[in-house]
Amino acid sequence: MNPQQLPPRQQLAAPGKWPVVGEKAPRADASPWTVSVSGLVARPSVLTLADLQAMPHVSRVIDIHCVTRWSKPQVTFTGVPLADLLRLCDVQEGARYISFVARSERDHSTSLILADALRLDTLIAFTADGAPLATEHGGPVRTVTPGRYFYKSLKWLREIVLLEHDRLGYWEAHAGYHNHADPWQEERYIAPDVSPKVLETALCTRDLSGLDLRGLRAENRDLAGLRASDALLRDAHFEGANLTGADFAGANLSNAHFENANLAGANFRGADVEGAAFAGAHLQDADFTGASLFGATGLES
Ligand SMILES: Nc1nc2c(c(=O)[nH]1)N[C@H]1C(S)=C(S)[C@@H](COP(=O)(O)O)O[C@H]1N2
Ligand SMILES: [Mo]
Repeated sequence: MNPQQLPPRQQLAAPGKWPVVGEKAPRADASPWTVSVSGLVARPSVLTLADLQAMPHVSRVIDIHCVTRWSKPQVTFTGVPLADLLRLCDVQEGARYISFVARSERDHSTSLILADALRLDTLIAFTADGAPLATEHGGPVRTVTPGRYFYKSLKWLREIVLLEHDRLGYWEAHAGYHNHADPWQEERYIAPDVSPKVLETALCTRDLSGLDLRGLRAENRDLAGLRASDALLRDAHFEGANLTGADFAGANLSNAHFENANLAGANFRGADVEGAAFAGAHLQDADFTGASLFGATGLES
């Protein structure tokens, strides 16, 4: 792969180097390693490593793209296609998301749209470039999902859960990593214009006051009690979010999206909500005193 074929603003890792990112080892635990499949499946299953390893293996050459901007093209992984394992467990109609959970100290997790996980040919991998996966790279077993930043590839796989509603993964929930994670679209962080550190702190404390978070992608998040006074939130996405009691006093929310959000008791005093969309939002006791409402929609009833 030449540099022209790298996704935007990625760089090649030094030749032969594979950085370790995130957790370095699985949880210390003497019990046998198992991988369970649960949730919306007709046949919930618990497989031992030996069971998984006895299934037919395939090889896939995969380009790794880490959100921290290094790429390592053309790594050969072998393992069991996720699709083969799911076929054994008989996924039910309503399943739309898949969550992977690690055997790690913080029960690290990540999730994908089920159709994406399958279309991208997610692999349950045991080896990389001909050798068993090193512990720090997810050995004995990890997932690898090509076509997504590498945080969607979980080290030390322990649990696969089929879900109707998404369950945000660890980095996605705590550090503001983009939930879609397509490197070709540069879907890195939910707020591209602040540093990852600032974003992580802001999400953790639910305090966005005064920050420039234009275009924030906070759909469907639980942000009850959010503090966001005087924040710059033009074009922000809060569709379906829980924002009960949120404080947006003086914030710039022009063209922001609040469709189907819960805004009970939210404070929009003196905020700019011009062009913002509120269709389907729950607005009981929301306070728009002194707000500029020109072009806002869905506030009529
Ligand atoms: N269990 C677990 N899986 C994880 C992580 C983690 O911290 N814990 N970090 C993710 C991130 S951000 C990246 S870039 C890759 C790193 O994999 P590597 O250390 O093998 O390069 O693992 C992903 N999977
Ligand atoms: Mo990453």
